[in-house]
Amino acid sequence: MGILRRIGVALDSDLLKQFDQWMGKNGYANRSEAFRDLIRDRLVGERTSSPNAVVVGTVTLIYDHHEHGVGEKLTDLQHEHHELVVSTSHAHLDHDSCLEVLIVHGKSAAVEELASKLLALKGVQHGRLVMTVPAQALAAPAEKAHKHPHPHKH
Ligand code: NI
Repeated sequence: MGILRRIGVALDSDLLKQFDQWMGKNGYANRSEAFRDLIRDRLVGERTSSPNAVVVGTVTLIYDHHEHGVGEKLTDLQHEHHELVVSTSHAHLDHDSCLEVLIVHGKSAAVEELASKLLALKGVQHGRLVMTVPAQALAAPAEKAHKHPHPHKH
């Protein structure tokens, strides 16, 4: 983390009013924290869209386990890409529905490809991939953000 610097930002009064309303609705106590989060969100989005950047994330998906073979296909895909899957958590939501959450880690493009394959499976009803990087990784260039070889333990 760097040193704290104070900056002045000139904003149109209407825009500032909307910003303050948005802040209030989202539970921010002060403008500085809200600005920091918005800036980080933009920078994280930019980083994770770079195909070679190493990212972490989650894939959340809902499926009907009665749909023929879907559970097995989900497991097969995860084994095929085991280097990207850190862990999997499963909840039996009701008689039919399963919720599965994967923690994923690897190059952005590979993580996206795996998520697309999982979400496209017949029987998977809805899901989403969320990718992010720790704040420290934002300071390093995308390709060098995570250089040590896998597999590893932190
Ligand atoms: Ni289940």
